[in-house]
Amino acid sequence: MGTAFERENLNIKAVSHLSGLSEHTIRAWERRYSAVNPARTDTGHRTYTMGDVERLKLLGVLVNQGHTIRMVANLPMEELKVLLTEHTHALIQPSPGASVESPARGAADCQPAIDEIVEALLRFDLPQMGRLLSKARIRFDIRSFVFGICVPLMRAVGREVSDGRMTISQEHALSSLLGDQLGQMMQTLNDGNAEKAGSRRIALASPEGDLHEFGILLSAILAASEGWSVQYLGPNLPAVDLAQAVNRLGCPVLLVGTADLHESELKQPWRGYFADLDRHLHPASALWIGGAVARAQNRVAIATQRPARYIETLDELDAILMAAKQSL
Ligand code: B12
Repeated sequence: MGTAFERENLNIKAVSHLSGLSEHTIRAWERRYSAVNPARTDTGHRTYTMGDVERLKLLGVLVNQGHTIRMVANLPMEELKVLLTEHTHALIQPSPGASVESPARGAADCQPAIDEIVEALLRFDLPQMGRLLSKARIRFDIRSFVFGICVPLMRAVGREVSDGRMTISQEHALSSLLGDQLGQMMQTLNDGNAEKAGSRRIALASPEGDLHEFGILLSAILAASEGWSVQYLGPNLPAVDLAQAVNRLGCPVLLVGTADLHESELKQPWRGYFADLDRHLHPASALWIGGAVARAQNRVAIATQRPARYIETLDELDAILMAAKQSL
């Protein structure tokens, strides 16, 4: 008789061990998205196969790479493998000086770190959560930390809140701690860039009324790690003030990040906001618009005299920032 791992009727503990996903995540993906459909024993316990383990492992890696579980949960194995190959090819090498761990390997290792952080937050153990975040920051290279930890972590916390397992104060506690850590990271990476960046200077902000900061903060980190000189102006900026600040700083590129918010949350609708920004921004400055407004269906609502560059994801931005090394 083989061990529990060799048999095909694996229990959830064994599947968790083999896939690197927590039991909580496996049950949630099963219940909400039918990611796997285990058989049941006579006594009602779930039993999994090695095929389920392989599938869950693959889903874990893809989710860490930024895919939503909703979009990938029901795809056949062949398509999951194609997605994985495409993403791995698109991944960009870490900056010189970054940890030697490759982004792909980092991403595969991220889920347990995310689970630990979420569990500490659920227990309201904020000091431990801070330590775990610092540990992840040290352990993973910049890109793995951004794409493998920060983005999926914020999304996981969003799910926990909307499912009622986490309170708004817990979400705020994480936002505040992570925001502080990312701010420090950005400063460190940006140190010394001003002297050597040449024309690769970029200002970042979000529109007045939009308090979601992580899109622009993570963008600033990617830019600084690529040697761009970053002027981080923060979230919630009125259009005219923002344009004047960028003119004063003489930044050739302004990147405005937008969260997936209903326009009623904003001070003014996107259309008016970007029109004002366009009118007041120096004609030579490039306007880059990132996040929700960059989605094809939202772009139509924006009318600017200058051609804006729309960047939907952080992955896309990263590729643009790197390519600009050659062209600017
Ligand atoms: C943290 C958070 C907050 C924090 C933000 C703190 C901070 N310092 O940033 C606080 C508490 C302030 C907040 C407030 C609110 N929030 Co909120 N928030 C979130 C949460 C949990 C995480 C957002 C995040 O940081 N994600 C990480 C980013 C990096 O990932 P992403 O948003 O998926 O973005 C991807 C792309 O869009 C793109 N991208 C995003 N930004 C940018 C920018 C650039 C430059 C580029 C290139 C790319 C890019 O890259 C990312 C990776 O691919 C989300 C839940 C979720 N599922 O995302 C809700 C969420 C965004 N919030 C939501 C809502 C409704 C609100 C509130 C209205 C709640 C309320 N009733 O008060 C307020 C609005 C406040 C305001 N006026 O801005 C909704 C929006 C849904 C909708 N369509 O309306 C969400 C989706 C939660 C939900 N399911 O209901 N929130």
